[in-house]
Amino acid sequence: MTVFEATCTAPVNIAVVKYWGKRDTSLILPTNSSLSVTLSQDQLHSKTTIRASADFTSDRLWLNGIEESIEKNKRLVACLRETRALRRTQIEDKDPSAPKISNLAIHICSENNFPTAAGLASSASGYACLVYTLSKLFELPLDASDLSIVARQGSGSACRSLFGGFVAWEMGTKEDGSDSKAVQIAPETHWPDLQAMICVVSDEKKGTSSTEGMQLTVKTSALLQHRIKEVVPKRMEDMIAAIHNKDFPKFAELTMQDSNQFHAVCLDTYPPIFYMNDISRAIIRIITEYNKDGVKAAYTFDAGPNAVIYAPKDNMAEIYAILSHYFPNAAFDDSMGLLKETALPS
Ligand code: 2P0
Repeated sequence: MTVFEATCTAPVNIAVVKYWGKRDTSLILPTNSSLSVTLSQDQLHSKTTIRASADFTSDRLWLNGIEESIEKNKRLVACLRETRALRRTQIEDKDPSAPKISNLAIHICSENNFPTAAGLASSASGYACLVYTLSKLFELPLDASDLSIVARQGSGSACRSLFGGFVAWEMGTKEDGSDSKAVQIAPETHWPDLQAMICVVSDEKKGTSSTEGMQLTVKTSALLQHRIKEVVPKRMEDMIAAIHNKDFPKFAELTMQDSNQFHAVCLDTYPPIFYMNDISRAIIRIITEYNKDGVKAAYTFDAGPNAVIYAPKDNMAEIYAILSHYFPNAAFDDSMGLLKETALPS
């Protein structure tokens, strides 16, 4: 019996202009555009193998070695439905000799080499990897932006992990989501001097999921409305210019301001959401002090207490030494090589 199989890896991305809020929760359409940097896959990645076979009786999924239900996961079901429909319309309907893989049951095996759901973007790399691997299995003739529209329906931030380098998720205006997609602002080779360091403050699962937290923010935060309308559109433009100009002080200032505002809208949510802890806030103070005479590093925090520090390569050893001095027992992944390879080799 023929078995069809594909294996791919996908990288993590860390936003410098944050996504927080949906205008459509089933299609996953955001309330604002966002922008991220894709990290090298050397250290953090998801890896997925998918097999399709007429011997399989149902679709099955294993996450980090443990079997999970597919039916209960509406987003995963949506990604499977969309990619199978694309296989049919783009290939099988056009070429009667093409194998009818879209009718076969599939087995999916996916793992992350880092803590799941600890605010380290595991859903981003996970769904990007799922959709990219499905696209290889089904041999879909689609580019990364097209695939990002499908990955977005798994997890919003996943659409940005379809590209390496610097990536914008354009929020779009259409109700069907067909223009809410990721585009590459600059490739991974554009700014090789920029590096990221992940400071693992805690690898415990976070208290409030991003999905729940952001909709509570949409419902209750007046500050979010100000952010969406008055702040993000200009910040996206400024960030894109800073990246094109490789202007680190401007990139860093915008990154830190956006992280601060994201955590401010979390605090403005009712009841409030706290993602940062005392160690996170200490890291902010240390980096602020380090930047006193000129901006040499930028911190950013997602939906968890872990910090990501962006800095020029030459500053990383010093930053590592300072943080190790204040947190001698902490676990740091030093100097993640950034942007060294094209995303998603199959
Ligand atoms: C981001 N985060 O832009 C922001 C910053 C967390 C803080 O994208 O509901 O896991 O799956 O679309 O993508 C986390 O949100 O949420 C996120 P869903 P997702 O990276």
